[in-house]
Amino acid sequence: MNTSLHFTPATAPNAHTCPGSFIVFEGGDGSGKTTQIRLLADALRQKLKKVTVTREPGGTKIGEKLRALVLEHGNGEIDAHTEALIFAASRAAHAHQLIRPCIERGEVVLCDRYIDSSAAYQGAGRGLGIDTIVDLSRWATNDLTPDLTIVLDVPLAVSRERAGARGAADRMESESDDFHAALSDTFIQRAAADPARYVVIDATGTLDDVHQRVLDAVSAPLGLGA
Ligand code: Z5A
Repeated sequence: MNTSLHFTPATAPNAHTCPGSFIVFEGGDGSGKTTQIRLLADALRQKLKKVTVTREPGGTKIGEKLRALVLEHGNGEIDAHTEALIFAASRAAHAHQLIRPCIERGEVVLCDRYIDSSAAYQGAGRGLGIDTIVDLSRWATNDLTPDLTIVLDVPLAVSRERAGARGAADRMESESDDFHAALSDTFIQRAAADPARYVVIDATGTLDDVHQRVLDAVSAPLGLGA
């Protein structure tokens, strides 16, 4: 039985043609994505009219319900295929209901996780296959591709310490070191394969150190100058 999905994009594999910008932050748990998105949004709002911050899973009413279903303990067994489809369903709603309308209006969207998270967690971590999982999300989003994906790279020990400082682990955070190493490899390999659309940032150091690296990464794509 052939279990792979075949997806032919409706358009050439380039970024969307909307006037706004779609920037995604990726990385392991506790790598600092949420913190850096907040700092970047504050900085950008001084220069740009409209900046929308959102996250996955979530970002829409249905997406937030799916988030609770898939991340919280206590919803019974969630097998890998069901998990992958829940993330894809949340992403479909997010892309169609929130992200594309925002960038069509010329806004900047900063998104905490997107397709690379599914590639890493479900494709590599759960062993469902990276290409299959990416194809599923490309179909679900009508091939909505970020202009730039920033991968925050930190050693596992650092991210565990940061995530641990926040309290109880969710279903994903409870996974083994091998699982988390597979995630990190996937983010780095996908970034290396498409250097025009990815930047890997060393996310060790102070909040300000990392923020400065993020500003350097977005200034050219957003046309902010030096
Ligand atoms: N998931 C999936 O499996 N498939 C998918 O397709 C998608 C997601 C989209 C989402 O959880 C989970 O869903 C995630 C993947 C899976 N797995 N887990 N776990 P989430 O949204 O709740 O959590 P997260 O995305 O992993 O984010 P996080 O754990 O909140 O980490 P973060 O956003 O990268 O880090 P942070 O919250 O900004 O920082 C963590 C702590 O470190 C915080 O106390 C900060 O103050 C501190 N911090 C941050 N930066 C620094 C520096 N530079 N120095 C010192 N301390 C710092």
